[in-house]
Amino acid sequence: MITLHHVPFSRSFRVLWLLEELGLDYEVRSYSIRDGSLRTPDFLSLSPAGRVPALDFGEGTVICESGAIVQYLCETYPDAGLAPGPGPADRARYLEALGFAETMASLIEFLNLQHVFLRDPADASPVVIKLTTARLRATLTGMEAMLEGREYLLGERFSAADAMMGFNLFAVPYYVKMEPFPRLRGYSERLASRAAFRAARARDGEQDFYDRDFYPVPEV
Ligand SMILES: N[C@@H](CCC(=O)N[C@@H](CS)C(=O)NCC(=O)O)C(=O)O
Repeated sequence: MITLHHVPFSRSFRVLWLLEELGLDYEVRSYSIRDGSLRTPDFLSLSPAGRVPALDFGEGTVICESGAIVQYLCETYPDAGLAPGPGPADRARYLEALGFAETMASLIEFLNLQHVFLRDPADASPVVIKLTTARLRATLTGMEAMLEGREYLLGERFSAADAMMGFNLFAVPYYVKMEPFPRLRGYSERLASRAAFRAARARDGEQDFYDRDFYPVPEV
């Protein structure tokens, strides 16, 4: 049995979503970022950096890093056609999107740290928040341009890159207003209407870190 080690509303959602897209049977083991459960010896033996996702594929195969897991699943189930094979155009765009998704996610993670996870006596830095939010907005501007004339990142067809990138877009609105990005809003709606996305949300669980809908940049 496949087991996904998961934190609700975290990057492990990308894998949860892909497991649903692939129609696989799997178990979900849920953790919280706040309660130390990602730092136990048992969890660290699966995920050396104490991060989710970790996917236990059975028979001793445990993989961390959402991009690697996504690629591993696409290669293990090639008939699903969720990742273009080696070749010129689509493959280049697909690989680029996997990396771009992490560029964006690391900015979201940094804002999560500043706005949500820092505790007294540590102080969030308004300057760092302002700069990081501007850098996140710049990635959105780039993506808005990339989506011109496209339903999904690779064109007409959904791919695993959309699960990698698409997840980010559900976290971004906590930090950036989406009105200036009509293509991204349409893209997010298309992704959220997929049956596999809805099935994954039903198994995701409740997040326990955001306690409001929007976190503005503080006055500097
Ligand atoms: N590059 C890694 C990042 C994984 C990661 O940082 N996951 C976060 C949740 S989104 C995590 O486990 N954080 C726990 C912590 O930092 O203690 C991936 O894509 O899987």
